[in-house]
Amino acid sequence: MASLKGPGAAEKHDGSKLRVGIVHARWNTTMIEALVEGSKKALKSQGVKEENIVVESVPGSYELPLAVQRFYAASQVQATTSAVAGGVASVASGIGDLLGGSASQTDLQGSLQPKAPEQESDAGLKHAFDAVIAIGVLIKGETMHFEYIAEAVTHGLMRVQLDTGVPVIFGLLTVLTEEQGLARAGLPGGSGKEAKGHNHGEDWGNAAVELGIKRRLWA
Ligand code: DLZ
Repeated sequence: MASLKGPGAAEKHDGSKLRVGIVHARWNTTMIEALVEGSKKALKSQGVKEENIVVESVPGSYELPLAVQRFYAASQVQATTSAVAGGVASVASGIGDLLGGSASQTDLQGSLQPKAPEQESDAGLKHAFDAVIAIGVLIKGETMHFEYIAEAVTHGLMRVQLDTGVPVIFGLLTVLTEEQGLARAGLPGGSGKEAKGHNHGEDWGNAAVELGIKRRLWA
């Protein structure tokens, strides 16, 4: 029977041309590891190649917004550098061809254009991330710390995705107990309505692929 809650059946997409970043906090490591693995499993099941999933970590969830912003910016710089290097190599070979008399000016101009994602080689894509998944687990303690961090990180991640235009998938668990976190990471020891343990990381991987593909269509 279909569940009332949750995202429903994941839409199927071809993620083979996508490049996805994962930034995760290290606090509550057992759950984090399971959630990262769940995300990667879903990404790969939708065709994203292992070499096109790039993972970075930060100490805690509070660090996620800045880390996602800079991690995405670094992937843009890498993409530009790679396109320029490719262009220079093409120009050099174009000049060689010109000296040899075989290349036209149009060929030379064409070689200066950055490669579209579809033209990149499948192994190790070089374009900026199509989506970034931010993963953290905040567990409520005795003080107001949880509330402040949860709110700041939530707003921070939303701001990064609206400022950059890159989908930032919200992989922040804000749980009241460790058992609630275990359940949502698909691990034994979980409690509550989700005790049977659905790994939410899988939903985040699917969301990253869907948004990565749709964002290209909306460009
Ligand atoms: C300090 C702290 C606490 C108490 N709890 C958590 C948590 O449950 N989950 C998490 O991801 N991070 C926690 N942190 C660390 C903060 O997010 C942050 O790394 C530090 O305050 C340093 O900025």
